[in-house]
Amino acid sequence: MTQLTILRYPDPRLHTVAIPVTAVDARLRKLAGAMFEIMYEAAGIGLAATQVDVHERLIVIDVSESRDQPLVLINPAIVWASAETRVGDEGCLSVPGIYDGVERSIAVKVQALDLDGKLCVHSAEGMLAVCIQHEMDHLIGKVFVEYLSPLKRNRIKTKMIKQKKDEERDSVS
Ligand code: GNR
Ligand code: NI
Repeated sequence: MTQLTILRYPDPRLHTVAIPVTAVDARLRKLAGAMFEIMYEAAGIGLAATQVDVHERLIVIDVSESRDQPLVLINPAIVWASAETRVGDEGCLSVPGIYDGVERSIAVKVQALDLDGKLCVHSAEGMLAVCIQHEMDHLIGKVFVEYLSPLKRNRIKTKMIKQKKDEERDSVS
């Protein structure tokens, strides 16, 4: 595995639809480990494989304050979502520095395989429920800014492109 880096919006690869994982094996455990490393390093609460340019249905999450409650979701499927929703501010490691409101179900039940290949059902609410929905969107090629108005989204796109140019200029001079 080459060094993982986080794709940044508006990278078109972020819109790739991931395929199901076919084997929970050593390769997958290694990938999950590398994803946790990059997620913790970036101080994020979740990371989808899509964000590291691997287009398989794999998510890593840790919403704990203590950063010691890793959760791996392989081939996740929402089996229930509350009708009740809430608008909460979201951020994304692929859209650094941008935070805006997104409407999500306040609670979900998600079915997924763990790193032992065992099928588990997780009942989630609060930040974990939000994070699961945010990460599962990544797996279908959706970034949270796509819920915002076209005007906001275009401003964010322009800002990200400018930021990238500035960084490239800084790195050569
Ligand atoms: O680190 C993250 N924080 C966050 C805050 C509110 C709602 C969703 C998130 S997920 C994000 C990490 C990320 O980009 N995962 O895809
Ligand atoms: Ni994200």
